[in-house]
Amino acid sequence: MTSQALEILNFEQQLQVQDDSFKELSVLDKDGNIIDEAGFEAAELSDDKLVELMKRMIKQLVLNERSVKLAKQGRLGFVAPTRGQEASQTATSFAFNDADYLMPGYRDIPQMIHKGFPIYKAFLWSRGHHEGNLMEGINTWFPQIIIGAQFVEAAGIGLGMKKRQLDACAYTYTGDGGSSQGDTYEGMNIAGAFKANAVFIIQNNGYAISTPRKVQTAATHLASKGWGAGIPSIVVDGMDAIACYLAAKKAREWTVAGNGPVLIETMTDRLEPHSMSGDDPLRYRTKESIEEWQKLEPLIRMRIFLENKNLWSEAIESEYKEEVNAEIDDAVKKADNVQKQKVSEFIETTFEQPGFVQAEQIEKFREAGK
Ligand SMILES: Cc1ncc(C[n+]2csc(CCOP(=O)(O)OP(=O)(O)O)c2C)c(N)n1
Repeated sequence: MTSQALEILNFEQQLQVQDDSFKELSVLDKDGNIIDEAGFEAAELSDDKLVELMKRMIKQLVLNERSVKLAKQGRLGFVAPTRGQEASQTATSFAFNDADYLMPGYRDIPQMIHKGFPIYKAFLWSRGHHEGNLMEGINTWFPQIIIGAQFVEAAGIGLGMKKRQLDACAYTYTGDGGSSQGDTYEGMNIAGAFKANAVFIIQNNGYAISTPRKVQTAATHLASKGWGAGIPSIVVDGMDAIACYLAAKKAREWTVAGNGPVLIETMTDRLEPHSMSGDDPLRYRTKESIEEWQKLEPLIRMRIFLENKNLWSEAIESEYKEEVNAEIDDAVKKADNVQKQKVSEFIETTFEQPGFVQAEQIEKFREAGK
């Protein structure tokens, strides 16, 4: 005899149901084969768009290589490497329009660049120069360092867009560690309650600095956290650029149509240190685990896929890399030529109206010529 009461009280089964509820969206396998034709069709990626997406991912790769080197030379300040997250970052952001508003975390510089934020300004931001916070007409906020805070901000912007009936949404990124922050829940909850135009992306790269995902949350799928806010939530292969694009495109369509927010969890890996400020991944993970993820790198499968379609080649890639490197050379020069910031200027630009303490500090530093 079945008992509803006993079924409800079957905690073990409930854990299993949670586990089984999230299938991973995947379109392109690790060998560059389309494994879901209908999914690929739904992405509506023309050949031109596929090449553009590939170029953006290569740009992210080169920008990362150069930024890591510049950081080692002491020529940049804060740098969070992005190697391995090209699909999770660039391919998701490729689904959004200029009118959409990006709320990035500190690792999400590539998405800002793709929106039109100049590279030299990203370098200035890294150096803590206030000019790195001037967006000048580009719909992005500066990278949030307070993890999770951008989810609350995205909810507010998305609500404003909804009220103004704009054909636009806010989209925002945090990490697996960020998904354990209160702000992340609060942002998703308020956005869900008011059906704000927002897409929330949790990049699950397995570690919050050195803390493994399993240690900081019992949730097997971070997407389940969106269910608590009553919003559609999905898990995506974060190494599959087509799947990441498709997920973001469908989420954007859903939210812009007035249905409320969507949460996307991308399963990915950051193949390099958390930041260039002294992190050593081999103190908390094995070389073998990094090598396993390296085999899944988004660019490997995209290269094979596009080469099989005669859309990409080694020659095209190296020519494009040269172009990006030249753009970065210019950006370094431009950033170096920006007048050094005085401490007083830095404090002056922190608030629109400096408070009493700041006003005092500004005065003190000015008097000292700093
Ligand atoms: C509110 C807050 N607490 C702590 C920190 C320090 N901190 C910086 S990054 C980080 C881990 C974030 O991990 P995750 O969200 O997984 O992002 P990832 O860097 O892996 O992309 C922490 C705890 C912070 N920046 N903000």
